[in-house]
Amino acid sequence: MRSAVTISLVAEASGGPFVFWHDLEAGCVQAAELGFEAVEVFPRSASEVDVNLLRSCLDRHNLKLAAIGTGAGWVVRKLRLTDHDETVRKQARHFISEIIDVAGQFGAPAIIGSMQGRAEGTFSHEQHLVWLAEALDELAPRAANHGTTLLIEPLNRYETNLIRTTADGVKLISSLKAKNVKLLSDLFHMNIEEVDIAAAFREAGSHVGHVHFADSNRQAIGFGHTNVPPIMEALRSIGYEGYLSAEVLPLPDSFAAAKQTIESFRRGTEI
Ligand SMILES: [Mn+2]
Repeated sequence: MRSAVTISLVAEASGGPFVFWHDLEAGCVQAAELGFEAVEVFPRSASEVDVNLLRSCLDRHNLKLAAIGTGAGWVVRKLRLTDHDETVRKQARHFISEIIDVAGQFGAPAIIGSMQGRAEGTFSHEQHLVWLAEALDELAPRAANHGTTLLIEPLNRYETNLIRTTADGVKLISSLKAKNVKLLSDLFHMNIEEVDIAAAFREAGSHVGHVHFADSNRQAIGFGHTNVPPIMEALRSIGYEGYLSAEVLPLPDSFAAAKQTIESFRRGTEI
């Protein structure tokens, strides 16, 4: 398994669960200093990613790009893949497709979390799931052209009522024509939604494509009450070799949260 840490470049997401903020270069410097293998970036949009700067930061600090988040499409522009307005759904797919193309240049996947939206109003729950599946089947081939995956992230009940559990995610992925859509399993959401986090990983098996490494209170692993050893054991048992990426609150500060994360990562991954 490989270590990663998040960098948010979205002012409107202030207070959100990201370790480093507002400065790609400074985030990369600290990530490298602490020994992380990769960074996960949360940009305002694809066009606001300075691709040359990103490439030079990664190269200079010997880091990989773990993934790029698309949540700013919701946070900043209120786009959702399951919006009732067809025009908004189309804009949401376009917003994500541009991020897929940026991430793809680095061999990294794009993440669909809050852009899944939620079932509400006059349309059925099932209709929202149909829109979501159609969007994933439209977007996934674009990621495949870059040789990458597309990640769908189950979110807890306070953030969505569509894909909440690992089982929801696996069911959706299994229904798709696309074969390169993987699950992003976020330990914070799983702590709320799963009966048994380790068992959920075992059931998801090879569908797991990325992990958000966060404790029960959305702080760095070790700062909450999640029982980590059985989770690491489950990830090893399914042969998971992807990232454990710290999507956590910068508490008590960014550097301390990052340091706690890398220490927990090392403890958790040593056999
Ligand atoms: Mn997450």
